Amino acid sequence: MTVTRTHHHPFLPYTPPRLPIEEALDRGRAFLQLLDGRRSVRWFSPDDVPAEAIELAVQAANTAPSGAHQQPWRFVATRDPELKRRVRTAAEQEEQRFYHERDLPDWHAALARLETDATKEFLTTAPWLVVAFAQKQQNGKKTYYTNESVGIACGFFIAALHQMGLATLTHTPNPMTFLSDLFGRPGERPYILFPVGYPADDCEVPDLRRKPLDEALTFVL
Ligand code: IYR
Repeated sequence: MTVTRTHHHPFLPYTPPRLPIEEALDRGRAFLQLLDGRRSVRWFSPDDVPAEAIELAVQAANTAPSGAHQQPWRFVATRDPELKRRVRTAAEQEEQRFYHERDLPDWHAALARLETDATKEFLTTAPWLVVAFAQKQQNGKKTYYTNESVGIACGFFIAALHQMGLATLTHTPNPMTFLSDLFGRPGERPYILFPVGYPADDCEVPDLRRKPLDEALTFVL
């Protein structure tokens, strides 16, 4: 096939191999099985995880599609016990207010089955804390679809960790602006705080079910 399109910017051929459909579906099923085994974890083992695992997960995140290919994310990772302690102290302060001072009955009721509370031990137990920051601006210029882009990148990050047998939590202390100061990212919006490590030996998760496919997918044919 000869390409006749005219471009004003560089383009490259993109011809990934087309799989036989049975093989494609087998791979789809295997990938689903992998992802279906993932759970958000709130009890971590203190066992260390090499920095290369964080690098690989962020490289995976960095392949995400983004508005105008601006890649409006920055992942900041630490294993420094002192910084983790400061993050935990600040997060627990916010969570004290969230759980005990703010009048949010519907939100608190929605969270009841998770049995979360203001204590965030995982912020000091997990060997790594990784914060995804969203860049609303880059070099003084607005970015497009910032939240969608960072959300997709975070999804890839979570999936890559899970593929390595590592666990995380999409933790969002509310509000979490303190993370910009603690991690030295002024002007960037803390998006998700991820503790990363192995689940604790006695880790438990709430008994939750995923909604069935017919509630997640509608075909209009
Ligand atoms: N940020 C609080 C509350 C919380 C909110 C949601 I939405 C959750 O899915 C889970 C918790 C906390 O981390 O405890």
